[in-house]
Amino acid sequence: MRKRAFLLCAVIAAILLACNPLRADDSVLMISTEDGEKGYSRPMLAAFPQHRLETHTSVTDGPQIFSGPLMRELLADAGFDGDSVRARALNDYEVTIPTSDFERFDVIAAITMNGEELTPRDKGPVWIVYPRDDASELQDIRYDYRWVWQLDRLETP
Ligand SMILES: Nc1nc2c(c(=O)[nH]1)N[C@H]1C(S)=C(S)[C@@H](COP(=O)(O)O)O[C@H]1N2
Ligand SMILES: [Mo]
Repeated sequence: MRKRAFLLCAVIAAILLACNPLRADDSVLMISTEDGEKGYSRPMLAAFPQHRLETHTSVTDGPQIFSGPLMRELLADAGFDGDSVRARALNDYEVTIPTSDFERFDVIAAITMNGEELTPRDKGPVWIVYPRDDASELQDIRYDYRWVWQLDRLETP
């Protein structure tokens, strides 16, 4: 009987593991290129040089302080070198962004806002944030829709 109970526990544990919504490697962001894909966990994103950016957004009151890796450094790390990138979010929102944005502006993959980790409830785990206050060009709806919140995948369009 003991053996049976153990087996039952093992089966239940295996099912729970298989159903775990967190991917096995805890990655919150996948970046895929022609050569394959790389998953980034929160600690991996936090290990990049953190760029601090203070800006108004189209969805918050007053300026907010964001930090996270620069988009150009993140994409370079993954070996992504296309002219445009498809950004996809947890809520199935998708938009194509010209990668020249990330050369021209210090756009970040924000993982914190006002010092707090961004969570999926709160536009996280990753939010593409533009230095909106630095250039009037960025204060435009064409850029607003590139501020993908709940970002979970970057890929070739
Ligand atoms: N994940 C996700 N990001 C998104 C969107 C969305 O629906 N889902 N909407 C985009 C659009 S169209 C705009 S204008 C800005 C602000 O959207 P909001 O006002 O719906 O928050 O976020 C962009 N990022
Ligand atoms: Mo929008």
